Amino acid sequence: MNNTVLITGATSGFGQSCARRFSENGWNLILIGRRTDRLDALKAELMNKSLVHIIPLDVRDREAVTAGLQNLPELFRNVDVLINSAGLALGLGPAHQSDLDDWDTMVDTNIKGLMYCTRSLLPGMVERNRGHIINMGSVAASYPYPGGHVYGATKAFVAQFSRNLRSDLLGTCVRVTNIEPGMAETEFSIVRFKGDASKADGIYQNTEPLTGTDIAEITYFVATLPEHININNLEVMPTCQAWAPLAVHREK
Ligand code: NDP
Ligand code: 8X3
Repeated sequence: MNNTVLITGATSGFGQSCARRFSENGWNLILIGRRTDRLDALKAELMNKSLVHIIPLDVRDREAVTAGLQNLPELFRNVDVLINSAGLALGLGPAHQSDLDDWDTMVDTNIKGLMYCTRSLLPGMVERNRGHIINMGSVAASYPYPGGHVYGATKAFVAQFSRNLRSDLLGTCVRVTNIEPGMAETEFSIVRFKGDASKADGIYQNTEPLTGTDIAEITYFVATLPEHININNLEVMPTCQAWAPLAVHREK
């Protein structure tokens, strides 16, 4: 029987690239996102290599997630790998000028959506004594930057939640990995700047950022290691990115 991967955020960026990467090796795919047209297009693209089940849904909707993930069609029921990629940053302004609705959206998607998907699939994984939760964290979990406030904090949740899951899963064969990418060119910045493509382009100008394909390759590697190996945390940046010195404010 083929392996099955469930990918949230499959309509763009890392999730979409993961769908293509896992499909290359014939995995069954369960693809989740809100944009139905994109899910349909991806299904049409990949269905000659994989069995594909799409679930158009908003991961913030607890009832919809529970219903969709706990009532999977027979062929897709035994999920081997969950890739929690759905997520976003909104805004890059200082905390005191931020829109509180944006903060809610980041918390509801990056934290609560990831929780709902994980909690829906975990019991089956434990029962089958087989499974792998792969979370898309971020370097923003560890390294603060101006304008990172709630986004970075949601990814710090992802990092600690991933570690705590490992504690609970000790003694089972269920694995948990937190992948923490740095700058990657996807639709991430277009979303962050609310459709302002020129601002988004500015982030990547004259750099060679990571790509969705890079992260998909890493994710596939992590997911296909022998079962006794658990990568806890994998931090990855483009070579053109590193840390700045600590900032010091000096009075003039
Ligand atoms: P993209 O914007 O390209 O993709 C984000 C995906 O998340 C889309 O498929 C979108 O689908 C989905 N999504 C967003 N909100 C929801 C929701 N409420 N319900 C269901 N799906 C949702 O960004 P990336 O691929 O770059 O981001 C993927 C993950 O990686 C995110 O968690 C992000 O924080 C993280 N990350 C990104 C980095 C980067 O520099 N690009 C670096 C580090 C981490 P749809 O709109 O159709 O619902
Ligand atoms: C995305 C990377 O540096 O924009 O998580 O926060 S960053």
